[in-house]
This record gives sequence, C-alpha cells and structure tokens, in this order.
Amino acid sequence: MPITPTPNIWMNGEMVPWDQAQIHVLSHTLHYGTGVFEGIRAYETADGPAIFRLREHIERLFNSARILNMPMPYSIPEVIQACKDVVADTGLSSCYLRPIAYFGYGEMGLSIEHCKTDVAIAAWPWGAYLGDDAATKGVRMKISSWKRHDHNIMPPASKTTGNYANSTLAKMEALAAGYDEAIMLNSAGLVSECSGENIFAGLGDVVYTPPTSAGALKGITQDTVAALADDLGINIAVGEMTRSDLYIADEIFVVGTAAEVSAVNSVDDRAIPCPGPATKAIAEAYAEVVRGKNPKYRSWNELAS
Ligand code: PPE
Repeated sequence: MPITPTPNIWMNGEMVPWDQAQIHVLSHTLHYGTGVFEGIRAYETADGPAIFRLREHIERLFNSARILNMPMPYSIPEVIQACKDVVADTGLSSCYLRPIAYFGYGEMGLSIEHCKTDVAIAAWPWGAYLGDDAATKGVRMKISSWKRHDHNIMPPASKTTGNYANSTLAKMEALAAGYDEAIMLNSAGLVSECSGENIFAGLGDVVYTPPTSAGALKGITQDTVAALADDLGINIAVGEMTRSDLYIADEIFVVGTAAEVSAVNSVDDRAIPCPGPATKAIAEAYAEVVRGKNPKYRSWNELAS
C-alpha cells in the first residue's frame, strides 16, 4: 500500500524531515534482519487523537528486544512519549505508527556485541489493511505452503524484522494464487496465525484462537477481542486447531492492529458463513473501543497530547 508522507520521522530523539530520515546501506539490520518493530494505530476520539493500547505495544517492543538480546537506548516511558509526540507532530486525527529499533551503521558480521541500537518512529495515514470490504464481505484465505516459525528457529514472540521474510513469502504466494491472505500452519501441522494477523474460528458454542505455543504472536488485538467477547457473552477459548477445523467452522475472523477485525469468507475455496454473528458483534465493539466510545476501556485510549 502506498504511503502518504507526514512531515517528520522521530530518529534517536530528533524530529527529522521525512525525506531525510535515511540510514546507511551497511546498517547491520538491513543485512541480517536484526530489528524489532511495532504496528500501532491512533484513532480520532471525542478528546482528540488517541493511541490504542500504546503501553502494551511498547512493552512488547521491549520484550522483542530482550529476546533478541538488543540493548534499548531509551526507557519505556521515553518511547511512549516519543510516540505521542510523533502523532501530535503529524497533525492527523488518526494514523498508523511504526516504531522500529535496529542496529545501524558501524559494525558488520553476525555478532551484535559492539552494535549500537538506533530507534525510529514514523506515522502515516493507513486505510483498511485487507481491503475496504474486509469487515463486511470478508476475505479469501489460503493455507500457505510456508510453515510458521518454530520457537527454536526464529522466536515468534519477538516481532523481529527478519521474521517477516516468512510472512512475505506466505503473503505473496496467497496473492499470486488469487487469495487475499495466508493462514500459516506450524511444523506440527496445527493452525498458527496469518502473515500479519491472529485468527479466530467459531466451532459450535466456542470461538477458538491458537495458543502462542503454536507459533502465533501474542496479539494485542487478540487480547482486546477476548475482553470484548467476554462482555458480549461470546465464549472465547485458546485452543489447538487443525486445517479441517477451519474448513468446517461456523465463522472465522482475523485480527490485528493493521487489519482490525476482518471477516473471512472462505478457506482454500471452502465457503465460510460471512460475516458470522460473533464476527459482526466483535467488529462493531472493536470499532467503538478504539475510538474511545467504550467507557469500560477508556484507559486504552492514550491521548497524543
Ligand atoms: N501476527 C502477526 C504475524 C502480526 O504481524 C501481527 C500484527 C499480529 C499477529 C497481530 O498483532 P497485534 O497488532 O498486536 O494485534 N501485524 C502488524 C504488522 C502488519 C504489517 O504488514 O506490517 C500490524 O497489524 O500492525
């Protein structure tokens, strides 16, 4: 999706004009995939632009760095404040934020022992990630021939830049075959997640989502959906799923910061009722909570200024 530039990108504590926010081609992370990042959205609320679950995203960024053994040169409160400053600086009422920590120029070779961590935060307007019809008409999913990361190959709990080569392979395979998005199984053959979303499938009275042990990222939207579903009286359970469970599901939806709550209309050309009742109710509740319209969760809407 093309990006519309905003005036500045935060780089190591400075607001740098968008076009000048550049790094050297010998940056360590460019060669070895050794960065960590987040995807966060700010929404328009009655009190101004508010960043949704900012603290949880920045805490996950720091956990991703810990898994990679990457020292962070700023504290969690400093990065939180920098994200707010970036949103305020854009002048936008809603946007997508991309904080990234990476090893820059100065050292090469696989060791990160002497590398310095650089941090940047960009924000830009970003529309519906899986298309404007995703919430209503749904998306076509393909089970990928690419397996999800194993815990002892690339830790899936860390949002490491290098992990996303696997996601890109799966996404491109799905798009080339005429689908919208890929569902990935782990090496045991169980459902893990999508190239950039967690997955939920309704089977009888319960809506299941795979555990992190299956190779799924611990999704913040997944956690939000679990809380909203509980309030709506929808039973959510973390549980293992096979591809056949998906083929016979009553409804399926995928969730993520970028994709929000997107309905699924088919998996490998097996039609899935879409949008199902839980999908609809949860998508509506999600659209409200991110915009500060659910008083119970107002603390999740962090005002940008
Ligand atoms: N799994 C993966 C692999 C993933 O990348 C995401 C977010 C999720 C699950 C959902 O996580 P959460 O955002 O905490 O609910 N994907 C981000 C990046 C997408 C991209 O194309 O870049 C996002 O949604 O921002």
